[in-house]
Amino acid sequence: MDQPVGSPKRSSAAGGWGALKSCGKHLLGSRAPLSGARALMKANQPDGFDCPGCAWGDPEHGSSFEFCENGVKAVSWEATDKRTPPAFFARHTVAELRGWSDYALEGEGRLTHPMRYDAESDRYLPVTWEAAFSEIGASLRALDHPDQAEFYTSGRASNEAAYLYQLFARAYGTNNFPDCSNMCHEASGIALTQAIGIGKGTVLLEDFEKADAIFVVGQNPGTNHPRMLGDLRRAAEHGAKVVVFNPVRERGLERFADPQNTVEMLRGTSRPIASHYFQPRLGGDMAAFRGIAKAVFAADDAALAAGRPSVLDHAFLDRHTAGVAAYRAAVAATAWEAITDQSGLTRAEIETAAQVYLEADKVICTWAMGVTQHRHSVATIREMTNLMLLRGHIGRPGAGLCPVRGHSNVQGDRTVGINEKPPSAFLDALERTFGFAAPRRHGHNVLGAIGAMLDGSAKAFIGLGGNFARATPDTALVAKALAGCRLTVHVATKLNHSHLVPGQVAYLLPCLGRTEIDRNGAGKTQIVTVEDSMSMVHGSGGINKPASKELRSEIAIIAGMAAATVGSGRIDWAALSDDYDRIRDLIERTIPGFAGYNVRVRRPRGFMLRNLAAERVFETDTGLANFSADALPEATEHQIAKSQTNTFVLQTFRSHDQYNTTIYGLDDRYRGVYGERRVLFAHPDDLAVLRARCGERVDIHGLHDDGTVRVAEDFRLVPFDMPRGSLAGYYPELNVLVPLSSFGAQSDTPTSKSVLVAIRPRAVAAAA
Ligand SMILES: Nc1nc2c(c(=O)[nH]1)N[C@H]1C(S)=C(S)[C@@H](COP(=O)(O)OP(=O)(O)OC[C@H]3O[C@@H](n4cnc5c(=O)[nH]c(N)nc54)[C@H](O)[C@@H]3O)O[C@H]1N2
Ligand SMILES: Nc1nc2c(c(=O)[nH]1)N[C@H]1C(S)=C(S)[C@@H](COP(=O)(O)OP(=O)(O)OC[C@H]3O[C@@H](n4cnc5c(=O)[nH]c(N)nc54)[C@H](O)[C@@H]3O)O[C@H]1N2
Ligand SMILES: [Mo]
Repeated sequence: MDQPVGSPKRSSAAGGWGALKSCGKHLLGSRAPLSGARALMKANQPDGFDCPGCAWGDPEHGSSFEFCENGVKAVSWEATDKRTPPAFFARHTVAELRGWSDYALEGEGRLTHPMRYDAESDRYLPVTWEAAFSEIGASLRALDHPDQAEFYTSGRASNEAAYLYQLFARAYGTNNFPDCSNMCHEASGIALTQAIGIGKGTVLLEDFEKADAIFVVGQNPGTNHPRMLGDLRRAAEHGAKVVVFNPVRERGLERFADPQNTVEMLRGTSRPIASHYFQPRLGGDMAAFRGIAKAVFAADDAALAAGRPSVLDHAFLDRHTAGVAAYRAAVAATAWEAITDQSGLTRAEIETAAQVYLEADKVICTWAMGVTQHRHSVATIREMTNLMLLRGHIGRPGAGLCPVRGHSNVQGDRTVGINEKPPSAFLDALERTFGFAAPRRHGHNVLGAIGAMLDGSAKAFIGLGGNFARATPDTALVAKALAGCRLTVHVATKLNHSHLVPGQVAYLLPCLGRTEIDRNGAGKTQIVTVEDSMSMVHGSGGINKPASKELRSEIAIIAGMAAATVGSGRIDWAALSDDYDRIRDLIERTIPGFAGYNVRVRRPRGFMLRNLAAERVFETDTGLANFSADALPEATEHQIAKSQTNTFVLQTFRSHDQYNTTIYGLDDRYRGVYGERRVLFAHPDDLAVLRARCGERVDIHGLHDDGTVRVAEDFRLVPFDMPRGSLAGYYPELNVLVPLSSFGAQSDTPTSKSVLVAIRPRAVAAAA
């Protein structure tokens, strides 16, 4: 049998010298070691910029730079001295560039000039900002209805940019706000709002020091939230149990050497992180948590029968929750066979997890994409919340719920109004403040926007950052959707594939990145603000020289488009873009929680947005924390696959060398993959069968039965420690297999972590 990849090096931990070496490489590779290094010293510092890497919180006394290998990559990626100037676009047609990889495109460096697509020469040509704004404004005004335009946001946009963007779109007349969070933590927002009245987590960073047990579900922090690893490690050192649920053995969750700890680095030692590592089947977490609850209720029955006190927190349940009886009945009605079959865990494993839960006084539950990108993600998060409610693990120190966000400001963007279903109180506030009639009709999310572009009812796409064409499912269909538009506009820092499927009129507008100094017309530097996963809002000011003199801030670009589209009669866009304090004043006037914004955000750690759920005040329909009592899904993809031949469940995740669709390099060090991305991880036993049947390199065929043919070609099989019947590979390459027609109930999130596929021999090889 093959060794799982990386097993010879299993002893080598995440972090450590490998991380340091990789950092140096990325700083040098960006050809900007000096500004990169300078920039790094300021990342997540009180007077620096917010790291564009992830949304993990910053320590209270942020005096020492929190080292993070992937933060280094994010910063040096932006601080590179490579450029993609007009001369580059003169050399390459758009059709030619479409043949390049994501890696090669962004590898050309920062965009420098506003560009307009010229269909005749199939090239982007330079244009003035004024001409760009004026044609964009005219094109938007020429649409029959504002709902024909889609305003996409990627979660790196600051609070100020996002607020101005929603103000622009709503003053224009639409709530069409497809947002990267629709593909990300949408299910968390929905489930938590139903359960606890707010779509955000309830813990602070310091709670991790106090917890007795931390359940880490469907998340790979070693790669995607490296600073979280430090907090998990400290917790483990204090004796907290770290209980991992992940089908894949992720090295970063097993052992971690802290690059900031000199002794550890010199001795080459590392600390274990996970005390328990459970490997459920893809989509099996709801069943696993139901099983834990079943064991907890059984322990409760036993305690009561023996005359001991209940193991549940009845004071909390009685006073603060609704629906526990129905939940208990639903759990009782779920058979152990259903639980073990769907979760793929044994009853003994589940009872062990329950034991940890019962022995802990304070429990935190964290999760990310392994939980949110399934059909039943909302129900799964409700189930995890149910378990936490049973012993009152919410609203007290060291305990709580923690959806670990993705993009560094994806949470803040939602807070300031990027929402296709805005609450009416917010629209009322906009109307009061600005005097325009805010659109009341709910708008499009990502899937809604794609559908509308495909059927022709949407004709304009504006992208505030991101890479819509590559981040979304069914790559070819989405490319067609974008190319069919009358107008496409992308505000971006680097070239990506979304820019290469231009509409009839198409603009590529280059903006300042977060690491760069942002000066207004009078030369005064401006700061923006962001909100992290712990609801902390803090300032961010760049320190590097802008990549080009032509660059404008996202805010200035939005203001330019807005003035040209809706005019400056009601809203003085230029004044807002000239002084971001004015935007913050408007946020303060229209969104609760921002009183004293301009003062509070200039304090070193910023301020925390009040989170009522963390104070045990639940603004739900019942005024209490709601239990759910859903049935388990009838069949997960794993259960469907089991009954068919050559059928696997594929999950699409991130390598260690990428940031979403941005590829920094071709290695995935912790998983032992180097120099390539077209790999397909499989259980060694499945792999032996596949190799015998198909050879070393295979094609992956989508089995989702909706009439679309889906094939991802030429992947190398790689053995890995994961459940049989499941496969894993990298996004965005595998988005060609993720169907637009498969999405989460209520969340509309594409099911990127459970795609039914078959493995076949290479088509070319077969023909040869
Ligand atoms: N360096 C870096 N940092 C990032 C990003 C990046 O691309 N690069 N992206 C940012 C963004 S936008 C986000 S949303 C986050 C993403 O952070 P993660 O959620 O950690 O991202 P993924 O790589 O998709 O990893 C999903 C993990 O869940 C596991 N998993 C998959 N399916 C299941 C399942 O059914 N059950 C369980 N229990 N586990 C499962 C996978 O094995 C994998 O370990 O990271 C953010 N930070
Ligand atoms: N199959 C599959 N698909 C997925 C996922 C998955 O796990 N599997 N994950 C989903 C998730 S969690 C997310 S969040 C989405 C991500 O979707 P997006 O947010 O749309 O994608 P990114 O790759 O983060 O966007 C990268 C681009 O952003 C631009 N950019 C970078 N910095 C800046 C900046 O400061 N300003 C501006 N204006 N532009 C900037 C650059 O041009 C870069 O090319 O993808 C989703 N898609
Ligand atoms: Mo995300």
